Amino acid sequence: MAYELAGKRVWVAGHRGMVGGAIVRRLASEDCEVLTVGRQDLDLTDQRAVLGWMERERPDAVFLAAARVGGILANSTYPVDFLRDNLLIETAIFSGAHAAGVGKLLFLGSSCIYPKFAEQPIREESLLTGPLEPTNEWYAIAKIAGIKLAQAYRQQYGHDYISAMPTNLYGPGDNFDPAASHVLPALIRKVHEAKATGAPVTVWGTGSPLREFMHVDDCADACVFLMRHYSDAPHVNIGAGSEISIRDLTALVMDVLDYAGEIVTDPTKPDGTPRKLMDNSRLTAMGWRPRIGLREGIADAYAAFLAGEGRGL
Ligand code: GFB
Repeated sequence: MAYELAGKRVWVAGHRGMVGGAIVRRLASEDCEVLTVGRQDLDLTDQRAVLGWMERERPDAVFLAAARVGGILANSTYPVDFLRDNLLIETAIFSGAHAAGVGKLLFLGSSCIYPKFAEQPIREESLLTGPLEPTNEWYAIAKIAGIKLAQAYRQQYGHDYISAMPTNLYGPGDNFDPAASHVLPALIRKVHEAKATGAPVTVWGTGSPLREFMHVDDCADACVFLMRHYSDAPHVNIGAGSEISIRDLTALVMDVLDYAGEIVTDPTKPDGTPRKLMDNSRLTAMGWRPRIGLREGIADAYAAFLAGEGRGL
């Protein structure tokens, strides 16, 4: 039996973020009432305030997309912020959902929850089978705690709380601040700027790590799909099913932006985990498929960048 969103009050926590924003766009085609609240009106790390807001607003369903996020450098520079803020946000929203009688909650994690040397493609069962990648273990621990909170509320109270783990995401609304961004928005900005002067494009690390990328609109569609069709304790990977090296990704971004300059590497910057490809078979077996190819997605993300849709610009 599908969980129907029609007629429901649906809170997208974190609607100003890239993922939350995409979920709000996706929900426009569902017959539901979307609730959002800005940072100036509600501090999501403040448990008492979140509880009060949820008891007043009484959402039926929650997409928990609020999080402190960032790329490899931000993660390793601000371990307290990534661990503490994410734990506080999760505790506040799960507690609020319990108190306010939320019927369904989807918690969003990240592929970095898995061990650094997990067998590839990474199956959901790999969780907690080995040491984490040190550059983002703080964020990963907070996200693993979120999965466990969803499972604990399901076990102790029977609540229909579920978790989804997306792969590396990009798209409109991304963060383009070089010190905080993930690799794809960083490359879009770097190639755009290099093209203006004919300069080489500098890639952090060796360029050899492999990553999987998904357009955020595909991720939002998968989240709505899971909200409607999935109701179980294990978390579910949201993956695109293919990977690319950072060097080849750089070449692809240069091709999309029509720039034939030189690529140089900066080995003083970290590579992070060598490979991170999700096994998405649990999700695809339910009948969901991604639709946006990488080249098309990069073109869309670049159009959003040119339109000024993003942070850190
Ligand atoms: O996207 P990214 O920052 O995060 O980096 P992770 C991916 C790869 O791209 C790394 C390389 O090997 C980087 O060294 N890279 C090359 C660059 N040039 C750049 C650049 O200019 N900027 C950035 N940022 N990277 C993140 C985690 O890991 O994955 C987060 O830190 C989150 O917690 C996210 O889980 C999904 O893929 O390494």
